[in-house]
Amino acid sequence: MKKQTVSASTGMSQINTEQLKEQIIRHLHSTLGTDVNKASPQAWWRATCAAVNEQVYDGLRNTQRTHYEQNTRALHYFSLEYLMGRLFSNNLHNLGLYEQAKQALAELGLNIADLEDQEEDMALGNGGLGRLAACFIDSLATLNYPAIGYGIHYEHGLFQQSFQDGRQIERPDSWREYGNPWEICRPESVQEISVYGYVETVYDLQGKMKKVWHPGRIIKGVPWDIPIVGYNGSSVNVLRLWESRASDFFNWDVFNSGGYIDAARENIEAETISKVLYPNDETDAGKELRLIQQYFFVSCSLKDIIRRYKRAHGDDWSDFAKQVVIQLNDTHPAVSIPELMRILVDRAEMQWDQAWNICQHVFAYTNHTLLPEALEKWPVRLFEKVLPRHLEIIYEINRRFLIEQVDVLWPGDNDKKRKLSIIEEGHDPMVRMGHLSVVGSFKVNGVAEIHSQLVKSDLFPEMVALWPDKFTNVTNGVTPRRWLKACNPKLAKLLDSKIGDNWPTDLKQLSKFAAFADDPAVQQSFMAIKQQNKAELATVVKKLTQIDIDPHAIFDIQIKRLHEYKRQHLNLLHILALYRRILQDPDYDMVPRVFLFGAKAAPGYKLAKEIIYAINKVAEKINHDKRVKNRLKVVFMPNYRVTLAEKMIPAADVSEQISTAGKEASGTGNMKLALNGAITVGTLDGANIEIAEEVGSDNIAIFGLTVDEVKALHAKGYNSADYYYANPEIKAILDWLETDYFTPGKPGELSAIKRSLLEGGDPYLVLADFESYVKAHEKVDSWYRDQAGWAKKAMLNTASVGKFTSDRSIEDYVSRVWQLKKCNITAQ
Ligand code: H2P
Repeated sequence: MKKQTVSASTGMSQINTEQLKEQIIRHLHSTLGTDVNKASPQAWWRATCAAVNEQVYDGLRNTQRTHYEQNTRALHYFSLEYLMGRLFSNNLHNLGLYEQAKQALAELGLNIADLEDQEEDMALGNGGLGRLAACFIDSLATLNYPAIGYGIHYEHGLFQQSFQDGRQIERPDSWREYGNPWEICRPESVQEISVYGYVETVYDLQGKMKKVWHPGRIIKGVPWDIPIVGYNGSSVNVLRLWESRASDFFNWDVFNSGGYIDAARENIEAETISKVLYPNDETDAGKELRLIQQYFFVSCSLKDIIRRYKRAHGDDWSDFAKQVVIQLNDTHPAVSIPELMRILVDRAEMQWDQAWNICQHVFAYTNHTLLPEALEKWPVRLFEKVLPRHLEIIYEINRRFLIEQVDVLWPGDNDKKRKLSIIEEGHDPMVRMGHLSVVGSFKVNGVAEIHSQLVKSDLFPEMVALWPDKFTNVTNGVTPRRWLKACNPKLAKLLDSKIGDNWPTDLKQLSKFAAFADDPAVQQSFMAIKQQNKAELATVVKKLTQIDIDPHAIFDIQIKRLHEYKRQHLNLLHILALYRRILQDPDYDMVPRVFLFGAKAAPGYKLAKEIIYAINKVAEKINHDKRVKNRLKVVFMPNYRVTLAEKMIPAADVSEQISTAGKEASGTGNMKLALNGAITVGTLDGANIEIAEEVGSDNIAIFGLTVDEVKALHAKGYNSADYYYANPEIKAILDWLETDYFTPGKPGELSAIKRSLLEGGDPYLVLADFESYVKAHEKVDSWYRDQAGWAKKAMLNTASVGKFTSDRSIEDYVSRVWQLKKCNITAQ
């Protein structure tokens, strides 16, 4: 075999096409046990992954050794969700091997795209929050920051969605049914954690009181490591995901006492913990299991962190907060605060104050939503059952907080105490995880400027009075490696040729592309690329839905979780308005539009599912109506996920970011779409505001009420019926939905939307924003008629959104929160 060159910086092998080919065939033989003449596409894909892993593991070893030798401070990202998508092309791109692999596979008679399709999405997340975590760990590795992601190794990720007569059907997702070539099981780092049981108060010989937790159950956590390859062969960090199993010890006991069946049941119950990802908005279902999931992963992770710390520092805790910073991705991992206190106070026998001081220098908390229903609360009685010692610790944290902080600033003010208490009083007292997170963290951030402002003014104003410096902002970002370079290779090449190829790691470079926005030749290239991407998407649409769409129409795309506040139903009302206008005026003049949706509704969220059903039924009618003459098409893409987003985003002309102002914390799809040259139709909400600042008001279609106007309207008293009666178009559309026009023979099937907007009071102000939304779309229609003008706007979008790289978000976290140092990886 030919000699491989080794990169001086990382020690990763730099291999050429020939060597890659040899490696793939070698793995086909020795890892897959098959041969060139009979290998399936799966086997080829696996063999190629194994070849890629040879490079990945070099980087992984070097990274881990360098971090160990340099005893680096490291970030520990705690997240219940990681929406990774596929890793094959991502890893190849980040290793700089994509072109070689494509060539090597072609020489072996294989198409790289076919191999890519062998990989299941790793869908261990619901939406933006989980995808943000995935972008962040990509950036951390790329920027050479020592970091590890911790989460759960769910057996089933987010459910697979299909439609049956327009209704959403959910089926389990089994992303690793036949194993996953990217993960490494680490039995040597197994942890055991406890739940249930009771707490005993004991006194030692000196009369000192001690709390002893006698757990009812022990569960084993088995770590699976997924190497996270930085772009351009920088660090290879790790995503460590815990799988739950029955503890051998515990199980053996049960088994020995004659309980073979009981032992098997124990196994099943223990394994249940990492079985499924909870869909968002799944009210009430499995509360106990969800709390156990949260505790399971944070307890395993903290033990893992402490094990690593002790290896270097022994029992001396004085450097712990210097070495360890833990970012809580939302409140989901907040139970790690009392868990670290338990470890320090009960196990390490540290004084409370000293332990609390460590905690308050270790944890930082990101808030991702202001929606009250999404702010986690756990019934005290549930905590008492599952984590009795932690409840006691939370009570003590709260007692001290109320006395030492709240009562000092507001002496004797019981209302303040009631509002700020970590425990919500009432018939069924609750533990407020948001409060706990703020009290236990040294920094709290929102995810876009406006959102961080609202966190301070509306959510935690008193906490701000207590700790003004605790609150900060870090606007979200997305990795341009996956969301431009890999998913839109044609545009990436055009950018390379015009502005050089540094933009993937220095996205501000994109601003240089603005100089070409008036250049007719570049405009043409840009639009030709969009056209090709649209044609490719049209093929995907045809394959998945059998619907023909015209790549020359405007592709208008809304892709995100289905939620009333994201207002997919506002989009639907606009579609209905256009359809009605066409029926009333057969010559209605509009640029043909294809409306594309991608969204999953939480299985228990009834209205969200009704909205999907309504969109599908309206789509069916419109798509078959000859009178429309192809001016309108509506497509709901089944099973929206990262892989589908990668096909839809490069093909979008219009990006729908239409949440009620004040409700979308940031959004990240808005950034991806603008980056790929889509023009946003959006409210002044979340990061839309910052996108508008960057791209300029000529290049974005803003509509609707502002946050302040929304507040004023609610304060005045919002009556949605006023809009229904005042605007004949709104009335006609809502009444139309009640007939059997879209559901022949079944009137009323689509009435849920009207009901929620009228009887339900329209909590997200759909009707209030409707008129201005329609106007924004009329503006978009007129913009599109001027193709050169449109090209300019689209190009300026791409050129202006350099701010929204997740590399910038990470640098903001580093300077505002984490205080990390870069660590250059050395080869041995
Ligand atoms: C959430 C917020 C988004 C935000 C994202 C990441 C929870 O994502 O709603 O506004 O951009 O976190 O911070 P999502 O709704 O997509 O699940």
